[in-house]
Formats: sequence, C-alpha cells, structure tokens
Amino acid sequence: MNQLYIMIIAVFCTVDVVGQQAVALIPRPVQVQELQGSFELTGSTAIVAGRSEKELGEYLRDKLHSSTGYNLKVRAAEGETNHIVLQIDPGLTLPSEGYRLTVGKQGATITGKDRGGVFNGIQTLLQLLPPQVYADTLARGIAWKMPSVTITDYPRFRYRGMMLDVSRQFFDVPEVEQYIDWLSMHKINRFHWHLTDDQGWRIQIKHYPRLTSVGAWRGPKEQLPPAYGSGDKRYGGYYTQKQIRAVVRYAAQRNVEIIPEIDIPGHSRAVAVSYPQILCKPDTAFLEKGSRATANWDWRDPNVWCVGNEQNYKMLKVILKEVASFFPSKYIHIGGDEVNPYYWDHCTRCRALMKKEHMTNAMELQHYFMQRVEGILHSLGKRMAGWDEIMDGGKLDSTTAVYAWRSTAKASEAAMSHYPTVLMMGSYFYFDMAQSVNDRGHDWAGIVSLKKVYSFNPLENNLFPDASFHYVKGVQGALWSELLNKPPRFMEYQSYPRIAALAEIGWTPQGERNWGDFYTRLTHTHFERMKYMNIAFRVPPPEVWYRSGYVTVVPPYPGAEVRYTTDGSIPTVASPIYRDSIATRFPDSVQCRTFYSASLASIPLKPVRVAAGEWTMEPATGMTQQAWNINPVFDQAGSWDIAFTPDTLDNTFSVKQVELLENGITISSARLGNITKGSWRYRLVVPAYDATKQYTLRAEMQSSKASTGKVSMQRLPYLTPETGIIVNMPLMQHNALPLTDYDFSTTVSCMPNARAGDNLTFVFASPLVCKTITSVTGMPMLGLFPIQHGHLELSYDGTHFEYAVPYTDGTASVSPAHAVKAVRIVIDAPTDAPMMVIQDLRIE
Ligand code: TNX
Repeated sequence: MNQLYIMIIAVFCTVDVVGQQAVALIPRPVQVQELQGSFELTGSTAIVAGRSEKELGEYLRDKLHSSTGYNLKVRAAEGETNHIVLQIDPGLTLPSEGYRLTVGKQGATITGKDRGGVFNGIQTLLQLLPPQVYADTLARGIAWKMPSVTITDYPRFRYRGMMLDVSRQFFDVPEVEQYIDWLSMHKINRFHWHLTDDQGWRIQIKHYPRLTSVGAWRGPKEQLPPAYGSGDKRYGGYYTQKQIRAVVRYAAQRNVEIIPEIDIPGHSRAVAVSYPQILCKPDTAFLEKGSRATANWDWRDPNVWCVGNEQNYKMLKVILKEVASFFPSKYIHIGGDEVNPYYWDHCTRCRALMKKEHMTNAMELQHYFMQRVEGILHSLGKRMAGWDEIMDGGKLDSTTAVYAWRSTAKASEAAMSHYPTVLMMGSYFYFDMAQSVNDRGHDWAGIVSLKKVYSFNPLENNLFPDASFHYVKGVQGALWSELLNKPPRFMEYQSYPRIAALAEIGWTPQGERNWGDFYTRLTHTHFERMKYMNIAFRVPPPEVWYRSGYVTVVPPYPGAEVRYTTDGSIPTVASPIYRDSIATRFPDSVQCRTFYSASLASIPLKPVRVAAGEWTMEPATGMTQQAWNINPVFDQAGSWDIAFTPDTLDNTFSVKQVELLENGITISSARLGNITKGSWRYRLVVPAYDATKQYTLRAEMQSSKASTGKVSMQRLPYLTPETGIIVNMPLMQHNALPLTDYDFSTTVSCMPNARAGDNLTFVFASPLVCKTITSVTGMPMLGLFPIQHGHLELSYDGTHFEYAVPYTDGTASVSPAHAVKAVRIVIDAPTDAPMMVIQDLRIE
C-alpha cells in the first residue's frame, strides 16, 4: 500500500517534470505554477522597496529603463495596484538565495530569503517579460506583459561560478563588467578572476609596481615575448586598484562574489621578468652544463617561484595583503597548477630546504610552499583556494578549497578528503575546448559540446560516496583565453550558450533537468533573450549529409533558418534558404549555415557523406575482414579520408589495411592510419572513377570486445602529387615526410625557432599544373605556432626561385602561372613562439 502510494507520487512528479512549461526559463526554477491572466507593466508601475531593498529596486528600475523607456518610481509605501514589490524575508523557509515570485493581475511580488534571493527573483521576473526587455535601446510597440505565475525557487548549489582568464588575452573593465552582468542574469554568483599567468600580470600592486609596468606587457621590445596572437605590437593592460574596487562593487550589486586568482608558484613568468629575484639559484655545476630550461621548451613554463627563498614569502605576504584588502571574498585562489620543478631540482636553496625538512622529492616542496601560503592567507583573515594539484604531497587545512579540473577522480579525491570542492573538470566545464569537431578550440579534454556540458550529473557513478557530496560546493566553468584572440567576439561564442547549461546544472535539481526540455527552452526563447542582451552566442550549425546525388539538411532546431550556396562560397544572409534536398554531383561545393538573425549565424558546413557502411563484430583475437558497397558515396577520383568510428569508445578496437576495389580489383590501399577524436582514420588516394563500375571498401579490423560502428568517407578537395622535400631549418622530427603524405593532421615542427633565411622546399616529381597552392601553418585546429614572417617562392624550372607571396595570419596562397617544379617556404624573421608548425601543402 505504502509502496503504491510512493509509486503514484513518483509517476505524478515525473509527469510534472517532463511537462512543458509555457514560461521557458533558464535556469529552470524548482517549482512553477502557471495561472490564468497576466500583468502588464506600464510607465506608472511602481517598484515598492523598503530601505534594505531600495538599491535592488533601483537596479530593476535601471534594467527596465533602456528598453521600455519608463523611469519607474522606487518607493517605500505599498500601492493598491500596478506594482512590483521587492522584499527580503529571512524567515522564508527556503535555502539561501531562494525566493518566491507571484505575478497576478495587480502586479508582482518577489520575496527573497536574503538579498541574493530577491536579486534572483528579479532575474526570473525579467525572463517572464518579452525578450526585448534586455535591449539597450528603446523597443517600441511592445506590451510589457508577464504571465500570472507562482514560482518557488532556490539553488541546488551555493557556488555557481565562471572563471575568466584575463592574462593570455586582456579584457578591459567594461568588458569584464559586461561579462559579470551576463553571468548574473543566469543566476551565477561567483566570478573567478584569473588575474595572473605567464603571459601577463593584470592587477596593480602598489609595493611592486614592476609587476604591471613590466609584467603586464608583451611585445617585441618587452620583457615578455609576444604570445597568443599578440604579434608585433605592444600588448597588455592591467586593472588599477581603483578599477578593481569598482568591479567588485559592480559584481556585488549583481549578487556576484569575485574570487581573485594569483597563480603561484608556477605560471609565474610575468613575475619573473619583473622581479627575477623570485627565481631559484641553480647550483654552478648545473649552470656549467649549460642546461637552460628555456632552451628546452616545456608547456609548463620553468619560471617558478623559488621555494627555498625566505624573501619570497615576505614578498608574497605583501602582495596578498594588498589583494586581500580590496577583495571581500573569504577565499583567495592561489593557483598551484602545473608547476615545472625543473629549477627546484637544481637550486641550492631548494635543496637545502629539502634537506632541512627531510624531503625526498620536489613535489614535497610544492606542498611546503602551499602550506606557507595557506599560513599567510590565514594571517590575513582569508582562506586558501587552489587547483587540485595543491592536494599533492600532503594534507592542507580543512577550510582550503580545491578546484578539481584534471579529472572526476580528482574531484572525488578532494571531496572524500573533506576539502570544500568546486567541480570544473575540463571535459565538461572548460569552455576553451572546441564545441564540435568543426569549431576552433582546444581539444585536450575532448570536444565539449553544449550537450556534453548539460549531461554532467555529479550523482552518477558513485563519484561522491557517502557523505562526501556534502563537500561539493558547486560547479564552475572556465574560459582560458589562449585562443580567444580571433575571430572577433570568440569569447562570447565560447561562453554562450554553454554558460546557460552551466547555470542550469548549478541551479536546478538534477531530477528537474532534461536535455530535450532545456534545448527547447534555449532555442525557442533564450536565444532571443541573448540576442537582445547583445551576446554573440554560438548558433548551432545544421547537419548536412550527402548520398547518391543529394545533399540533405537537418536543421539544428525546429524552424531554424538554414541558408546554402553551391559555388563553394560561404553562405550569407542573402543566400537561398534551404527547403528541400539539393540535387548535385558536386557536394564538396555546397555549404550550409544556420542564420539566427542577420548578424548571428553558425559556422558554415560542407556535406558529410552519409556513412559508407556499418559494422557489427563479435569479440575476437584475430583480424576480421569487412567489406562495404560504397557506390552511393564514392563519386570521384582523388584523395579520400576514411573514418572508422566505433559507437562506444573502445581501446581494444583497431583497423589495419584499408583497400578500395574497382570491380573486385584493388586500386588503392593504405596500411598506416591514425586515431583522431575517437575515430581510426585512413587516407586513400584513388587514381580513377568510372560511374559504371562497382566500388567496394574493404578493411581488416579487430576488437577484443563486441563492436559496432560506422564507416564514413570524405573526399578531400586537394591534389596529391608526389613530392620530395629539402630541409633547411631545425626540424624537430627526424624527417619531413609527414609533410608529403597529404594528411593534414600530421605536421612537422621547427624547434627551436627558425631564423631568417631558413627554408624548406617541396620538389614535385613532375611539373605540376594546378589552380592554387596554399601553405597553412600552425597546429591544425588551434592555429598555434604559425609562421608569422615568411613568404613562398616558386620555381618553374627547379633552379630559379622567384618571390611569390608573404604569409598573413599563418597562411600563404599562390596561383602559379603555369606548371611548377618546386615551392619554397622561406622564413623572413623568427616567430614570437618557441616553435613553428608546418602543415602539408593544400593543392587545388
Ligand atoms: C590548463 S586548468 C591550465 C591553463 C590553461 C588550460 C587550457 C589549469 C589550472 N591550467 O593554464 O590555460 O589548461 O585549457
């Protein structure tokens, strides 16, 4: 009986959860009851606020002002009708930051548990109004109506944060404030400000002025070399203490607490160039060997604070004391990540300290350092926060907060060790990762799509057993800015809509979260809000397929406007709208793009050939041969990319020997593949195509588990002439062959940095007739480490080379007048980075 009762409740609740709400709010509130009728806001609506709510009332008035044109009165006495009442009621039986919002014909009332509660209620109220409410110019002819509702709402986590790296790229005060404002509208209540890193120190410290006069700038004549696209110019900036105080106030008004980060002891190159005395004192034997860490490029910068130098703790105390004086947050984040112990190992002072403290390895120095900094922070009345590396090497104080970024295992470890834990695992929360395989972005933590972010469920896989979940304080997204230098407004593109998903993870109970429901609210309503907020968010591209002479488009959401071209150009807002499949023999010239508005459009995509086939395999120890008829997708000679993608990740799966047969006879084969983003990829160069013949793809595959998956084929639009290579620069690889296989994922790097005059020549086996030759440099996808100062030369006879074209933005493209014999890449000046990366030629 009892059980039945519970079951009925469960069913009832589920229906309620999945039931669509007419009001589409993000993050989704805990409880919404929709009622009949609505309330219309007019110029004579009053905002009723007592003394403690007055400033919130003024915030609301200002928010409503630009779009409605109204200048609403904020007053203390309650009128009978037409009002928005704001009140704080600490007696409300809701968690902190919770609120109740009721809208009826007479007006709206927001009762908050505390100031944050009222603020959050105001955000919900704004979302109930037409999306134009967010416009910063007058929106005419709009009835400012909100539907009658009763909402009871409170956050799932107390800590709902977003981190922004302002070191690799600098964002000025208006940009930061704008960013915080957007966060607050998503009920995010922490802004983690990553203020210092190897590429720039961004916070004024009065006792150490060189930190910003020297450490905030990079460029050809600066102490810090150019980096991450800053190129030839002096680049940088910092915030004065006055500015910081203003941003702290601005954020506090929006219920956002700022957690400053001063990243030590690693990521400290900007300090090291300003005050070199913070560095280690390597012993003479080490120095004589001539081993300089900087000559040995490591992604972890070796400019690390010396642990054995007492003066450093004095200096840190002064710095942290200033920091503590203008950030009211309880926590100060001190980084602690990715320390390169290279110098510690060879430093007389660090070695002496190790001996004194009976330490056996350098990681114990890291722990020692953290404990000292923890002590400094405590003496300043603050608590310490750091990246999960701070757990290594020993126990810290139980108030110290751990920001788990490396893995879910690190998150479990932190919570199970009873450290207050913030979840920001790269694979879900690093918004500097690419959003799809076709997008720009890092991918070391995988592709972090919107759906991937939203799928995060901390209750899965018994990640936080027993009481350890109690130590999970919340979730946070991170936007590292290495790659944010381009294209314009990429910072916003990387942030939204992923932050909308983050907001809902942080706010909404797990049981009320549902991807389909979220995606509908997002695309139907929230996109429109973000448009008026003036966020250059990522518009999802359509799926574009090709098979048997037709390109078919699947719009990313119902009603999405997809435009296309068939001439290889990028679709514009004037291109035709896709309505029905496109008949074409040249799918590679088709491009499609979603247009949300004239200025908000997705990346353009070319058709993907519908999978050539699928496989199903039993577990086996030996190779299994599989074959597929590929006539529907194979339609021309040239270079083809064949991808084998298992349905579920399986590292026992492998593919060997891929062949293409024409009427049963092998005409192309490949033995060497590579694994990229979960697929085995092979490249086939197919010499001929004849529409009357039968084509088959054959592969040898193996897996010790049962395996299913799909085989897809993409034609590469490039010619693949046989070429030799003559190298005249310090290549890192033993040979340059990866540059001649027309596999654009295999590159070669030049390290150390090339010098002026260094060059590399491609010599074609026979004179090459082609339209264009393009040399793309920099890491595939990321674009890091391109050639910045260089040019291409052409030779028509193999002996005389003539200047053709300079590199711009890492790319140089030339159209030869007639058959060419050789192409030469010539470096004019070194790049600003530790190395240069060169890709295969793209010949069309
Ligand atoms: C790792 S996350 C870093 C950052 C990089 C980021 C790039 C962390 C504590 N350190 O310095 O910017 O990866 O994704």
